[in-house]
Amino acid sequence: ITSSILGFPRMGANRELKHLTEAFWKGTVTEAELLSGAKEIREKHWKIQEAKGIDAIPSNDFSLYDHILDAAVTFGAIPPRYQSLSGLKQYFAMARGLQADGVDVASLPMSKYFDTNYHYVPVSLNTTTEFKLATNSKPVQEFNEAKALGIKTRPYIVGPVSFLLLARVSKDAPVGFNKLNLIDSLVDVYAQLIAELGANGAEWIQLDEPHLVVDLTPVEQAVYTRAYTLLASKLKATGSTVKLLVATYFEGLGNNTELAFALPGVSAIHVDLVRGIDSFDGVLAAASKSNVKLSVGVVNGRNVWKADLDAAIKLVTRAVDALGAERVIVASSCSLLHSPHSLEAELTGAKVDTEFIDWMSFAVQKLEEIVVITKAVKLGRDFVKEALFANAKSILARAHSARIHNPAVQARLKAVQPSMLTRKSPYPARRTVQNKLLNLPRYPTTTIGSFPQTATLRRIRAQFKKGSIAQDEYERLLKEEIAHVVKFQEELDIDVLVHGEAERNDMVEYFGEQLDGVGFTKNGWVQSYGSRCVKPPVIYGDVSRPAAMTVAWTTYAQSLTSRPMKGMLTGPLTILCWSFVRDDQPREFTAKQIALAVRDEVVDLEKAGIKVIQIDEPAIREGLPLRRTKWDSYLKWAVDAFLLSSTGVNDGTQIHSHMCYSDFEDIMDAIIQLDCDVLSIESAKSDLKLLQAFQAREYPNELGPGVFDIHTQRVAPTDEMKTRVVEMETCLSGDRLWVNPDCGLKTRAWPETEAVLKNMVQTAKAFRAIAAAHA
Ligand code: THG
Ligand code: ZN
Repeated sequence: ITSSILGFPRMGANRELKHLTEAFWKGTVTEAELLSGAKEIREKHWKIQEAKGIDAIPSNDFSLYDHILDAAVTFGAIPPRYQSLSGLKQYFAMARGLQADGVDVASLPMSKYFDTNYHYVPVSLNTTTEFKLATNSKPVQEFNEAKALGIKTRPYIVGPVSFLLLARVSKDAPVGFNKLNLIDSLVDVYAQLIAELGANGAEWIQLDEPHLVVDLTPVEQAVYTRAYTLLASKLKATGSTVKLLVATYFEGLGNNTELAFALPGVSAIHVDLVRGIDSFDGVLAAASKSNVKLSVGVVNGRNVWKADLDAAIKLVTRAVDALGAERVIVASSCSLLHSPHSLEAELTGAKVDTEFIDWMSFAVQKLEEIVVITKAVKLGRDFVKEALFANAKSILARAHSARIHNPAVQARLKAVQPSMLTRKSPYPARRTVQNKLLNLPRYPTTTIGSFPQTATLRRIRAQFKKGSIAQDEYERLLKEEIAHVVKFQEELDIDVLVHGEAERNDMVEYFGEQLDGVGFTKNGWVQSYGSRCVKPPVIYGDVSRPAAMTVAWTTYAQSLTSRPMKGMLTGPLTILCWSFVRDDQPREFTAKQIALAVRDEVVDLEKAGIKVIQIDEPAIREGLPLRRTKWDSYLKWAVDAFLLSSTGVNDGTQIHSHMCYSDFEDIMDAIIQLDCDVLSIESAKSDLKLLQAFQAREYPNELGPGVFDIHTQRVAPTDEMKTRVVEMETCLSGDRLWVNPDCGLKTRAWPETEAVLKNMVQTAKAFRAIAAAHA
């Protein structure tokens, strides 16, 4: 029995990698400094794992931006527009675009990695794609780098089938192009790489095939068999003796169990027992009939709670009983990429909450847990009895802590009535009342909520947090900013205003910090994409709202204008999806507790005279389970949670929501059931497909499909926005359309914001004039 992890977080204890890459992009760090800094980080991380006693330590799990993009480079899948570039310039051009030195190329788009908050850069494939193994490729380099330190690693790379399934088809690909047809030529380069790693001394390779946990079509299942049959025969032909571990995670193997264990040439399968425990019996049965090793993911790589070592030991023991100790590997459920680096940082500085910290385990601590579990099974529990005792004590302390149980919240949740899940009147009646109260023109204009977050604003917030600015000075400075934002919008003649969110860092962090039952960390950063990280709140107990969270800022903003000021809230599903969530009750209950807190805020805003309230749910799609059989039950409670948060108001209060980052076609029915009066969606970049989906369902309420893309500093000209509106009107009736950006403006600078919003208002006015002429 051995221990392993599937990957380690790469940012570094203090996000050294983020600072290095960002400095390199700014030009204050040279390429040589970036590369040697990155090498140091890798070295540190390998040594931590070695010191903790992990047997199978991964390499090539590190990345300067994204490991899926790395695989594209390793296998030469470079889209034509980047082919004139090379090295890091080419790599970062694909990741972030490049506008310099006479080059002007856009980046590759990003996608969410399954149901995580990690974004990968999908490879773009076409008939012209020709795979070619890079010379001295990154997996080989990093294997040798570790070898030079005396550490024999298990190189990681995304598996060939998941590589194709994660990829996008290039926009210029001919109709009928099927990316799965590339499998044979792709397997060819995989075989070359694996043989080369073997020649350099690698004994095992980890191939991630997370798609083995989703609903595969018969064609996709056949591609799996074909790919691994071909790979096995090619490796055999080269005389390679490298063993392959196929890693699956985020769900159980379910109906793909037989398929996975029948893959030729595979010497070990990794399964996620945190999320895939339902499949464990089937997995053990299939494994016993084969001679593959089984890697059991018993330490959660996606949450921050201490593992229950007793429970984990029991699971591992079941595997050992069925297969023999020789054939069992103890592992993290998935890569630790999704965990913060180490708890150590939480123990330093002021206000250390030792009780809360004692409940948690970050990546470094998870290594220790895996090793303890392995030793307990291998050498006996006595051998690690102190560690087991301390763990049991922490687990018990958390379960019984007064901080996690709030009887009032539990009672309130139990008392929720169906009447709390619907508005007082159906939408058409609400619309009449709202039209009278708000008196908005046709094609009303608004923004999604945030305005540019300048360096000055960030500094003010940071100084306030540190205590170097006093409360009243802080409030004065922010009020000044709000006044500026309000005046700015009035001058542009926008109809429904926002206060600009100057007081917020990350929206989820902002609300998390104000809710009871939610803790936060000092340094619990997790990579979201490239150099960008998030610091998820930790929902540890029953959630409630001790005091109003946004009312003061919003009413101050409203006091400055006679136009409607929109209250801005984050919805319960997004707070849930972007936090670390307690694992001692169903997510549904936690979502509904948050919903009740948001509901109170909505009602308080209404009481304070706010007539328009937006409840953002960008992550509603992200929470969708990976298996379709689980969709209905998620969507039912997800819709109920949103309704619980949004329906406490009178008919005259206009409820908005905003969604972005995903394809909504899958969840159209649920979106309709949310019954918001106005929904704004990110669709300025996508084609008409999304709007046609709304048209097909005869979306009954008002919609703001975003007339320009906020993710670029380019100022969209008025004509382009007008074309967008004309397109929208082919799908949706003009009297239900709002004119707005496709997302918040916090990442933009002021000058481009002013220019682009001017064009937006002009666009709305042009359509109003046309409507008036035809009235
Ligand atoms: N908040 C959270 N999760 C998210 C988003 C979000 N996931 C999806 C999407 N939005 C990801 N986008 C981003 C965009 C920017 C940043 C992080 C995720 C970002 N982070 C700062 C950084 O890394 O420098 C964090 C600095 C800080 O907060 O002080 O810029 O909006 N939860
Ligand atoms: Zn958005």
